[in-house]
Amino acid sequence: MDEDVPDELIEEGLIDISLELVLMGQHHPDFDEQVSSETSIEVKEPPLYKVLLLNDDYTTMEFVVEVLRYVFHKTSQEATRIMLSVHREGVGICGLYPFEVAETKVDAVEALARENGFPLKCVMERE
Ligand code: TYC
Repeated sequence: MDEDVPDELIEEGLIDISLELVLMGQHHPDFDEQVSSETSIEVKEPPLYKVLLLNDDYTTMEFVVEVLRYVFHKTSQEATRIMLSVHREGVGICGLYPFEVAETKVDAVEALARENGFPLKCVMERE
């Protein structure tokens, strides 16, 4: 029920403005501003970031699977699937997160890789 209430009905007194308000969902331009500003505040959500793993020739498959399990909470099966997809395609998505969560995961992957002597790279990209 979101059709416009025709102006003629209001001007000719065939429909009363208060009755128009009672007919929820119906629209009149005089009330546009009030309605739209309330809606835009409530529905705004934070942007999400893709965390991507990049392939290289030196990091072991086993290490990548462990990283996916530990940092991204993947099951062994899902971690293996993502690792093989990165190995074959060059890049793969580990997950979608708000900015600070994505940043923490990228830092965790690179710290673990460095500590273990692997060149594994992980980057984030805005959705
Ligand atoms: N290509 C690596 C190998 O053959 C495995 C690998 C997979 C490395 C995914 C990085 O993000 C990566 N040992």
